Amino acid sequence: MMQETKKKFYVTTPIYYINDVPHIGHAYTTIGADVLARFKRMDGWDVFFLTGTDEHGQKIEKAAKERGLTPQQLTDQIVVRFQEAWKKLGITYSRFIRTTEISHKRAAQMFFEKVFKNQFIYKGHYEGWYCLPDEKFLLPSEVINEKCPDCGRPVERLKEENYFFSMSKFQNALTQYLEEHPEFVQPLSRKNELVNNFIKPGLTDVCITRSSVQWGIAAPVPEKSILYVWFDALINYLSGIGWPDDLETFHRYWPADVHLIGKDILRFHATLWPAMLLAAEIPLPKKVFGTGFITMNGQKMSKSLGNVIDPLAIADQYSPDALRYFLLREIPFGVDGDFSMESFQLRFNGDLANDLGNLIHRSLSMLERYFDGVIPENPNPSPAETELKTLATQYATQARLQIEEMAFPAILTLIWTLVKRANKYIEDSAPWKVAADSAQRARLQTILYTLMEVLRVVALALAPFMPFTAESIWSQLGFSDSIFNHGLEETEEWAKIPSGQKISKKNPLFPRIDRS
Ligand code: ME8
Repeated sequence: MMQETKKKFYVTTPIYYINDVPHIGHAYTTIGADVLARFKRMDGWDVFFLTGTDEHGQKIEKAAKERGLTPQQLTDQIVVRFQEAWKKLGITYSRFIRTTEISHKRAAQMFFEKVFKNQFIYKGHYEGWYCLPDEKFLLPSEVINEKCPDCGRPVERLKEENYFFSMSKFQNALTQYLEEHPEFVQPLSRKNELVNNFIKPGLTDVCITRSSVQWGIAAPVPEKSILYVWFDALINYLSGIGWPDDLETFHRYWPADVHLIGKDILRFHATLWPAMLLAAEIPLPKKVFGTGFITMNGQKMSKSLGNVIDPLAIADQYSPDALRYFLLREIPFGVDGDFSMESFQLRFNGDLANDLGNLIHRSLSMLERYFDGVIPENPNPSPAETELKTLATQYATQARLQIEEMAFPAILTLIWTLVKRANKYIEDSAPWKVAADSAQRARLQTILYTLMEVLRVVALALAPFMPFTAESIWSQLGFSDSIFNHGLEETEEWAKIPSGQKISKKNPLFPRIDRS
C-alpha cells in the first residue's frame, strides 16, 4: 500500500481526570477506540489514535491537597497507572497526551488568543453554581436542592471575575450544522435528547477562565487567572496532533473521524467544542459518539459504595482479552450495560472456553496426532468445506460495514458464527473416524487443512478485538512473524496457509472457570 493513497482515520478517547486510578469505565471507552484503531490499521488506513490525561482543574488541585502532594506530583504519580493499564490491556495509542505538557499549554493559550481576536471572548462577572466532581458551571434553573442534575452531588456557589466565551452566538450555526450533518452526534437517541434539552432552549455563554483556582494553564489576560479546565481539555484533540506548531501532521489527520466519549460528556463535545472550533475557524470533527455507562450488578459504580471494578484485576485473573471480549460482546456500544462476575464467567466459559478455546485446541491436537504437527495438502474440498470458506471469506465485507456503526457485538457474532460452524464441522466430519481408515487419508488431509484455514481467518478477524489471543493463535499455527504485519484483506482469500508449515501447539488459551 502506498502511503499517499492510504485513507486517514483519526480517533480519540476522552482524556481522563487523574485524581484517581483508571476504572472499568475508562477501560471501556479506551478499548472501543483501540478496536477501531486496530481494525482500520489492519484494513490499510493511516490511523492516529489519541488518548491521554486531563491534569488541570479544581478537582485535581483538591485531590492533591488531600494527599499532601502538589498537583504536579499527584499527576506524575497517577499518569503512570493509566499508561501501565493501557499497556496491559493492549491499547495501541499513537500518542498519549498530558495537558501539563508545554506544547499543549501553548496550544490552549494560542487558541484562546485566536478566539479573543475573533471577538468571541469578553470579560464578565460569574455568580452562580459549580459542580466540582463534573467541573461544570450550572444554570440556576438546573440546580435542584443545591445538587448537580447530572451526578446528584452537592454544588458550590462561585463568585468570580472571569472571561466568557460567547457560545450563544453559535446557536444558529450549530443548529444548522446538526441539520446538515445528521451523523455528527451519535447514537441518534442521544442526539435528539441533546437538541431538545440543550440546543433548542438556547445556548448560553460559558465562563472559560477561573480566578479562584491556581492549578491550570495561565489565561493570556492581564488578570491572574487560569483557563477553565474544559476549555483547556478539549483543545487536546488539536494539540495532540501538532496544532499549532506541526501543521503538516495536523492537516494530515484533522478533522477527527470520531471522538469516542461517554454519554456524561456528550454535551461538552456537541455544544461547547463545536462552538469553540467555529469561533477559531477550524473545521468540526466528523463524529462524536457517546457510549453508554456501565453499572456493576445493576448499581452505579461509586467509591462510596465500594463497587468500582478494577479492570486490571480482571485482566490479571482472566486475561486482558477476556475483559476486552466481554465488554465489547456484552454491551452494545451506545447503550448502558451491566457488569457482573456471573455474566462475565458465563461468557468466558461459553464463548471463550467452549467455542473458541475448544476449536483451537481440538484442531491443533488432531493435527499433531494425525500429521505430526505438519499442515497437510488440501486435496479434495467438498460442499462442507465450501460453506466454511464462504463464511470466512465474506467476513471482511460485513465487518467493514458494521465497524462504521460501532456494532462490535455484531462483528463478534459474525466471528462466532464461523467458530461455531467449524466446531460443528468437526462433529459432522468426525476426523477420528476418518483417521481410522487408511484409505481416507486424503479426506483427513482436507479436513485438517480446512480447520487450519478457519483458524487463520479467525485469528485475523479477532486481532483488533483480542490481540493477544490472535497473536497466540498465529504463532501456534506456525507463522514466525507477527499477525499485525498482516491485513484484513487476507481473510478474503482462502487456502493461504502453507502446506508443510509446522504448528506449535500451546496450552489451552481459556481454561474453564470453575463456578461451583
Ligand atoms: O470527563 N461507564 O474525565 P473522566 C462507561 N476529563 N464509561 C465510563 C464510566 C462508566 N461507568 N465512567 C467513566 C472527563 N467512563 C474529562 C474528559 S475530554 C476532553 C475531557 C468513561 O475521568 C466515559 O468515556 O470523568 C466518560 O466519558 C469518561 O470515562 C469520563 O472520564
